[in-house]
Amino acid sequence: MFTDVSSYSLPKSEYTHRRKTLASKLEENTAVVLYAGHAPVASLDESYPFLPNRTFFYLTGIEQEDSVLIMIKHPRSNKTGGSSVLETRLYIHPREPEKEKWTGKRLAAVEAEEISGISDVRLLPKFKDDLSEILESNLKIAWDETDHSHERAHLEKELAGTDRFDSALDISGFVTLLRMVKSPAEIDAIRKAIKVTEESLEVLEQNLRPGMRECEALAILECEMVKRGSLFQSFSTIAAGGKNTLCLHYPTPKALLNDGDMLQIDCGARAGGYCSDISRAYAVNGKRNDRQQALFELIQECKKTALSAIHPGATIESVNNETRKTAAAGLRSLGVIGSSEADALSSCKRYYWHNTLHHMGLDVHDVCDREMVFVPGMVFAVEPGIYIPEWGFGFRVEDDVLVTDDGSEYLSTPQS
Ligand SMILES: [Mn+2]
Repeated sequence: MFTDVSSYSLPKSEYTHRRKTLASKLEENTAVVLYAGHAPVASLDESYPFLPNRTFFYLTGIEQEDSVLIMIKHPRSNKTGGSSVLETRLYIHPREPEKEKWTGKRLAAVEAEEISGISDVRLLPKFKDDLSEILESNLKIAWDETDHSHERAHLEKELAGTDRFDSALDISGFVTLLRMVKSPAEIDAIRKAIKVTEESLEVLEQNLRPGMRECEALAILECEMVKRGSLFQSFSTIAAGGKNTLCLHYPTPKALLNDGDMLQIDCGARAGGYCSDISRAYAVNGKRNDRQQALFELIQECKKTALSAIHPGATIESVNNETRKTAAAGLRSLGVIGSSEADALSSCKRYYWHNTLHHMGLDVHDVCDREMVFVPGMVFAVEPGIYIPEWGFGFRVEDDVLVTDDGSEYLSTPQS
């Protein structure tokens, strides 16, 4: 029995709640227009995989190309019992049996409603007229300025040079603040994604042996994650052996894994759209040599420091600073940084290349305000990494962590 996330999704109440929260921040007489977007062309008739615009997905749960969300906040009136009214519409492609022979089944209106909780589902051919009506009205336009789709570019063009353009509201900052703090349903989705990743890593660990190639290790992981229903991963899986571990996002995993090498894995399955992000450092022959063990232990020390530095009130910078101190002290006692080097912390930068942690959610490096102090419900991937060119290898060990009321807890099971 293994974890299956193929039909895992968040409840529609989650999306309804998010839209209400966003609407509560809007002025009356505002129309929010958000586009799902379209898969970019890779070459000729080949496209890249489709990932919906995250703001659109966050508010709808819909993953179908070209869909559009419109939310209109109407003013209070006697008719509405003194409260403002939120009108929410979702536009989707009509069913087209001929096209669906190629592309697979499109959502029926009732299915789109079941996912999103939006009862007013309209067909896309109607969108043009409906949008014109909004543009002719006196509604203030709100949109996502981080959306670079050609649909939004088109809308921008239509409004360019008008007061409507100048008064248009960018909601991306507000949605970022919402996305930074995860609800119980989001944390559940992340836990599911982690479970898939961990089960897949376990299969790799059981099968890892000298003589294998990096891409074979990668293929085992991909196979296991896909088997469990995670068809698109959080990012391209990294499998780097030996000296290739000195390249953080190593793109060409073709080398042989030799007896005595370390293998760096960095991967993450998705569940319900949510990411996981886990890095493991394995000895290819199953046993770390002295140097490998020493570095592994130092990174574990850094993890401990990071964990105790993550709590409500902390910041990305404070966790980074604390963790680098541990790394610097460790590198000095390993003799990597000479005792004559006065400033161990700045010398440490030669070996500690990247940040210790990043927000994780719908995006693997999730949207955030980097200065914002931590509050319960934030989720981070914590990945201290030390890379020692003089030793010919380096690695990171990465786990996913939830900020709790009084500190933090692992969502993943740390490597031992
Ligand atoms: Mn990461």
